[in-house]
Amino acid sequence: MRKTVLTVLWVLTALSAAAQNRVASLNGFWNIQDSPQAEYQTLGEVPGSVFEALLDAGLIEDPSYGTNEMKMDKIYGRDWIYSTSFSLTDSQLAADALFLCFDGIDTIATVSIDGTVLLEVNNMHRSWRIDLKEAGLAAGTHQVEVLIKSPSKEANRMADEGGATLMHIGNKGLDGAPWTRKAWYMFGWDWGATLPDSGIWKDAYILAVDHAEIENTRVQTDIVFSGEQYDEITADSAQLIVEVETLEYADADLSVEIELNGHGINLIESAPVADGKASLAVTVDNPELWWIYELGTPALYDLEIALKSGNRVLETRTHKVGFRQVELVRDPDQWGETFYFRLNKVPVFAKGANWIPCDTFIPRGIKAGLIEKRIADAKAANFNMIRVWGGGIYESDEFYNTCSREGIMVWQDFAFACYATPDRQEYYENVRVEAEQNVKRLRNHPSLAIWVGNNEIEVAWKFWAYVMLYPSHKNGYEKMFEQLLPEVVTALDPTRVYWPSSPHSGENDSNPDNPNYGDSHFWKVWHGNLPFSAYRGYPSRFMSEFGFESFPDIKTIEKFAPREAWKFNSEIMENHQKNPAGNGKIMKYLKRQFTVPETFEDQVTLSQITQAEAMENGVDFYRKQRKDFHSMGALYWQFNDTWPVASWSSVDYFGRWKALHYFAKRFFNPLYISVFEEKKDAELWLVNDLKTEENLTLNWSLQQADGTVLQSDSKAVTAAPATSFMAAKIDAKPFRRQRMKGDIVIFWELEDKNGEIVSRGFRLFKKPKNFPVRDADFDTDIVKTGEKEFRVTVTASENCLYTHFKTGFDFTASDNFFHLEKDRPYTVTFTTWNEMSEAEFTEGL
Ligand code: BMA
Repeated sequence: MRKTVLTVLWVLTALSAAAQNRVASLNGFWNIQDSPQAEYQTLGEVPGSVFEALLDAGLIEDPSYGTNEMKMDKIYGRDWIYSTSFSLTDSQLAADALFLCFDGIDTIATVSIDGTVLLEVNNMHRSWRIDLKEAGLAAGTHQVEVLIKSPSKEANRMADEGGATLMHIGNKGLDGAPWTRKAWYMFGWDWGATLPDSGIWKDAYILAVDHAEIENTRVQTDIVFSGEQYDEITADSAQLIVEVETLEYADADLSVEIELNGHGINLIESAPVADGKASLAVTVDNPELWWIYELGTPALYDLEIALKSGNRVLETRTHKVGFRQVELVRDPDQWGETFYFRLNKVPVFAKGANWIPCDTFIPRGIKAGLIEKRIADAKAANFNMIRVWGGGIYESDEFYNTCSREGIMVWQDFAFACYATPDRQEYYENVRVEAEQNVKRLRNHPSLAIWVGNNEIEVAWKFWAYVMLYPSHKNGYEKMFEQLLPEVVTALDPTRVYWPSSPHSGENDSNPDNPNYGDSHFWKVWHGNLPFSAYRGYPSRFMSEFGFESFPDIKTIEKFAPREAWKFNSEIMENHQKNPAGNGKIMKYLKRQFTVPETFEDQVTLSQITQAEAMENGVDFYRKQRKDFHSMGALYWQFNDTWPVASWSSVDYFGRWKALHYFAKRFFNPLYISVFEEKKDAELWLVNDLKTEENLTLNWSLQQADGTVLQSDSKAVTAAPATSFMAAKIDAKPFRRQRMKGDIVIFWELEDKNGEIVSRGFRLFKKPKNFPVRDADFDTDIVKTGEKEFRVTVTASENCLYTHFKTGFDFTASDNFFHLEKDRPYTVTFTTWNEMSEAEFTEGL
């Protein structure tokens, strides 16, 4: 392919972050080629990546197909050059300051203009600029080149020079990953492909500034609450404090004006800038509070911050403001110390999962809208918190904005996971800038609840130390996570909590894994091979990780494996499983629970049900424990996937919900029955996560597979807000014969005062494989209710436990993998991904 030189025109594009300063976007198509060979030449989009460009141009095979991933070192083992040209005019050069800006370059790179190197880049999590005035650039056309070094070779080189890989033996990633400030998962993880990408992964632009610019803004809300009962809590008033720091390039009479709009108010305030700083405050009477949606509405206000010189507006920034107070409550108690979030004075049981980057090639995923889509999936499954795990990135603003809008809190790890960090001055300096930039960028988002230093690095040096082979690991850990990062958070985001590691137990207990303090990761189910019941032996204060694997939907498998590879242990299936021996483990657990079905397709489905059952066992137990704040969080591992793979996710790479996601929707319902069954009886715990007292009817029945009702009850229950209590106890002693055979099931449902069923479920006393399966006839009634909407009412002639719809088309349903009681109709609504007629729907179902 011939090299095409692209000229990016000097277009004035208004970016929301800087409306009045003149911004010329350099986004669009750049030339990309490998260096020095120049074997591959193509155009590639900025923001974007090398892999993405090569794939789009058809120059490489899809790395996620078959075992193609294994051949891709020929791409990431090379250096790549991005190039384009831009022109500068006299009027731009007349500005007081002029910069070439990169919001993100991945990762080790040099940037040159007209052949002169002007910038060295070594951190994908940072933004960078070149001072074009200082560089002495004249009016006219200039050539810019970004040379990005091979990430695998650079990591290797640094590890060699540093004398340690800093990784633990069990890792699947390429050596030396932790020496780089590139998202570590890119080098390979136990769910992720080894495809370290390169690219200009965020916006590139030229910025011309007259007089001054906003360097950063900080928004703080101080609320005066009123109301005693949780459901009475409102804000009497609140102060909105806005702090602005500026960079001044020429003498100017600078001031800052803020305007707050929304919910019937319009407040304006201004203040002069002195010594590069301005501080403003407005008082809002009776502001609407920002709530997670299960507690209310996530009310947001629009804040505009304008930097002015005299009457001239130089720059404006806009923020969504949420009046909310998030506290991390750590009170000593009978077990140790509580660990829970309190939102506007109401204790929250955190429900959700762990987030990894949206794609192996991040910019591709962002452009495909995966952030919005996944957060919609999270909300649909009743998540109220998402943990952004440290092996990935600090997410895009869109991520936190969407969470703020949808009423979901975010737990944010700094970008470190599982490995050691080099104990090197230049590394600390690099991380300090990274942390400062990202804290400044993200601190104004109401959804952001907590900063956490890293994922599992404290447990690593304390318990996995023997595999780390790095003498100064402990020293490096303390400097990084107990000094540097908390210093940055305290200075720049003083109202948010910093927690050094996940898991961590706090100052009072040095064992990060102590379940009585702090947050916990519990992996004895899955990694430790223990049965699901093991969750009950570990009543942690806050489970920030526990997980179980399954295969993705068969339609997803079809995308990477031809039919002849449809075996758990085929080379392709094993390549799409990054946890050593993971596929065997899925099968081992599946066999404990179920009779292994004959077809691969059915095995795949049952792997999902096994996973869902595992998580339900954990979550049910933790939610029951919310009484007295014994356990106050259940964030399972993991929410999403970066590529099509067998993993712990509940939604696969293509957005297909696994059984777990449907289960999650049910087991995270704010009103829920947590069943605590033992051999001969079962306690039904009613969990109410709402801030209101709820009057409900609890219906339960004890049945045999054939529908014989052994016992049942229907009773009125009053559930106090934000707690759990035992609402009923079922005595199954009289049914020894049925229990021994496993032919006994508890069906439960909660009905609200209008007779609507708000929550339902079932529980067996023994493993599902003991439950006598009977062939059922299904009666379905299908009604098309919208372009992509269908209502399906299904009635089964037998009790069914994991009813699911097998379809030729893609859909998301209001429920799936649910139980049906014999002869009792159940209605599910479908949203199909594509428009279809009723006949097509019926045919495909
Ligand atoms: C946890 C995570 C990840 C990992 C997962 C599954 O420890 O923090 O590092 O992918 O376990 O092994």
